[in-house]
Amino acid sequence: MGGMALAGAAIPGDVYAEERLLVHGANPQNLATPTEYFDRLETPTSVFFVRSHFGPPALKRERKLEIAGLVKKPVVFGVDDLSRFTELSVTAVLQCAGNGRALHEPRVPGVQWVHGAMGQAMWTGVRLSDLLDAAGVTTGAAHVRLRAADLPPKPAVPAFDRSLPMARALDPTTLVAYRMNGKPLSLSHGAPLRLVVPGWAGNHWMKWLTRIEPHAEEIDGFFMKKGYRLPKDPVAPGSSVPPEATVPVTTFPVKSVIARPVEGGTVPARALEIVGVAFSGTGAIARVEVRIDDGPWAEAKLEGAAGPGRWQVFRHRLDASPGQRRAAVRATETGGATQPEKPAWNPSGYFWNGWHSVTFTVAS
Ligand SMILES: Nc1nc2c(c(=O)[nH]1)N[C@H]1C(S)=C(S)[C@@H](COP(=O)(O)O)O[C@H]1N2
Ligand SMILES: [Mo]
Repeated sequence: MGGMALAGAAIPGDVYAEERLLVHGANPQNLATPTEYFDRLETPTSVFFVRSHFGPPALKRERKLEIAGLVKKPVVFGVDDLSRFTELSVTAVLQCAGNGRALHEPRVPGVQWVHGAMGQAMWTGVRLSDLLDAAGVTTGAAHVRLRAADLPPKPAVPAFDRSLPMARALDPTTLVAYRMNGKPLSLSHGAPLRLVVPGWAGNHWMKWLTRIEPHAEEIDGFFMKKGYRLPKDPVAPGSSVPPEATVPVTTFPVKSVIARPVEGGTVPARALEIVGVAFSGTGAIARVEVRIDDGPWAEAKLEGAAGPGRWQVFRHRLDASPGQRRAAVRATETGGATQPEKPAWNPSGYFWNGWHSVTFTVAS
């Protein structure tokens, strides 16, 4: 990634003191997880990527969430008020739609994420559907409009207003979460309350929630009508696509990333093991295959529970002769979709899911 300056940084005042994220932007925070952490089922919160458009609002644990709009009775909840609902924990991948953007050719504008805008965590909270039930959604509501406490730097910049189709809002895995990996949400990750939408790209996972409003229509505004959309049909690389020829991004496609060997690393011949993660927003992982150079594909062992929207660790030990080698991976989901060697280009560079490869040296 020629010319891209990625520096390790310790972020003062948050939980990052010991650990290192890759800084794509400090203000607002756009911090990527180093690829070598993708060797485990749970990404530590301290190295979990951070993406925000405007930076976080003030930390206010007492901030309230209001459910209003097309409801019988508007309700207001603080975090503590949620204890009357059933608590549940869901392990799910959070991945930015722009993860892998830097790998699209020709280059597209936006944060130049390589692989680090993803992570898997255990999210704990209550079902959004339970909160909507408490307010009593009235007929005609087809979307929920979502608002948050972070504000654009100046009034001319559109706010991060989003909406979620009602069917997805009512899905039993859609949570209003207050814990991540067993600890209260940190400010960077949306404290006190954020949305968790397993299988769907990160832009749906609204942080710093303040208001949820059932409504007949999708919300207006840049981040719904212009941003986070994909061409309906494949387009020629480099072309521009009018919004009316696009659809919103929802589920992320099947993907896998190698954590080890690391790019440019050296591995003793007897300890060669290819390790990484594989996942899909639409199905469970059926199979992960790895290969060295142009050798045959070999099926890797999978660890962890299988399911849509959650990742499994893959692992494969093999022998390779000394010298410079390239390892590649591709995953297949149940239902049959396999990662393409090179994914389709799109104007915002979303959902890059090509075969990941790393070049490394096998020591003699
Ligand atoms: N309020 C608010 N929520 C937000 C965002 C934002 O800018 N503001 N960014 C979204 C995007 S694009 C992503 S990828 C995820 C990132 O979540 P994380 O920072 O916890 O990793 O948050 C989403 N929720
Ligand atoms: Mo994102």
